[in-house]
Amino acid sequence: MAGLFITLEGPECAGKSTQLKLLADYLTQNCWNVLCTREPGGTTLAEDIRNMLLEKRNEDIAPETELLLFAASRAQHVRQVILPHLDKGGAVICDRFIDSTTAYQGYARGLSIDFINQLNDYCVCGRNPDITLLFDLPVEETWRRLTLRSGGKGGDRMESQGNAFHTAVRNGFLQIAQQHPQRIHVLDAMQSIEDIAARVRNIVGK
Ligand code: T5A
Repeated sequence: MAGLFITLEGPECAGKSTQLKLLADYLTQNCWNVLCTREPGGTTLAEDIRNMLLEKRNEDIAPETELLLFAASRAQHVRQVILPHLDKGGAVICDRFIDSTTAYQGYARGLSIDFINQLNDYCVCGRNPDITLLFDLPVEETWRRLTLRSGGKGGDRMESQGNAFHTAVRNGFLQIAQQHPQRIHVLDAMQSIEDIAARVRNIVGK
């Protein structure tokens, strides 16, 4: 397969965006042409879908609609941005991808995992990530970091889901990691930013 495709996954505030920047610097220093992107988002259309999904005023979105909107965003993002960059031999680092759909809409919302797997396959055109870094964080620490960041104002529509939802997300990610031990590397997101970055470099360097 052409290029290098790395995805970062995990619960809210697990440090994905922080580590994405550090990993991008590392790969650039190692002569990769790096594209950093995110889901939902990454194209004009997909960013519009992101806004719809995260706005609190859309709190009555049905789980099925939510799933299809995340999938629509991905189908566009993969075809318009990710595959063209990989085809040119570049590196793509994506903040969240297919495993977020399985964890959030599958394990946490309770939608069919089999259907989500089929939908994910349909969206990615056969190009799964080469490496997935899963930043694992206890739910209590997710809440602590969210509160710190928002200054107590509360988060977006997804962040505002309750404790049971975020616990199911975390456990879902850990189950997915067990099913894909070759691709998914679990990292302890409670460690310092520099220690985590060193572990990331070690995994990707290999
Ligand atoms: N979603 C997404 C679905 O439900 N289904 C899907 O298919 C997809 C693709 C996306 C939302 O959509 C959902 C999941 C999400 O709810 P988002 O804004 O992209 O929304 O949400 P996140 O990816 O969670 O982004 P966050 O910014 O909230 O979290 P990050 O990127 O994991 O964390 P980061 O790096 O911004 O750091 C958060 C805070 O923690 C600190 C940082 O300084 C920052 O304040 N921090 C640390 N503190 C202590 N120790 C460390 N090691 C730290 N690392 C970072």
